[in-house]
Amino acid sequence: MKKQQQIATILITIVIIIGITIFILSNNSSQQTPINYTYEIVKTYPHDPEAFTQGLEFNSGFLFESTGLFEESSLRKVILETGEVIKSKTLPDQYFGEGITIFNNKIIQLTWISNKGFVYNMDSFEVISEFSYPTQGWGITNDGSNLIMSDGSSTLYFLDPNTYEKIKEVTVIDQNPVSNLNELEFIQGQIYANIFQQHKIAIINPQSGKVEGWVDLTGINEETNVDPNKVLNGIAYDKETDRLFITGKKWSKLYHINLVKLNKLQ
Ligand SMILES: [Ca+2]
Repeated sequence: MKKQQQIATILITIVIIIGITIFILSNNSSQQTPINYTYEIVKTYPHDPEAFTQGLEFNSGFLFESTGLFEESSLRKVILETGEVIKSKTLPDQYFGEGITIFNNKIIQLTWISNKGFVYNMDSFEVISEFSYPTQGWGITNDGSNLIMSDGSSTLYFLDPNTYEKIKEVTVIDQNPVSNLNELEFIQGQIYANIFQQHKIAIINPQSGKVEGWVDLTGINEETNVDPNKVLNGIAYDKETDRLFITGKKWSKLYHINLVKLNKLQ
């Protein structure tokens, strides 16, 4: 009987130790620090130095770009290799163009402070419809089911792609809320977001809002040093060939980059 009690005690102890270990491991994983990345340039392409880039997406072999500034905003279809604009639509002077995304062959474009979005036929650039939202409009992307937009805060808004009604919000956090989320791109289950006026892209978990990675693009383009308005802004992804493109406002170049992991222990 005494031996049975000893065995029972040992078994209980083992179970408790396993339980504590699982608890510690799961707790650690939830507090895991983001992976830090630098970059390597795979190829450099020309980019219109007059394009105040606010939205960028790659679809069906072409770049689609939205440019901002009052009286200068536009929607463009661009040949990647040459930077040539092969289709363009100018916005009315009072609108400041912002992010774009393509969903079901429609281009959805935000405007900055007009609380209005435009929906275009992807081929003809004809305006199909308009919609409104209560916040500023900064970046927009989609996950195949929902539109996801930023407004310069730390909040990402998930919108129904048919009604443009808000479904939910997620706060982006890396210990503290991460604000100034700008141009967006949904890449392999994560949301990539430019941070306005920084050389950084946050890689975000769409469910939790947690930043799972940081890309430091310091030094990729020196034009920012000459004109502080020429900031990093524009992420596009070609899922067919797994190519990641980035550019900036009035940058003369657009880059195909690979991410290079920095953290030694991850
Ligand atoms: Ca984008």
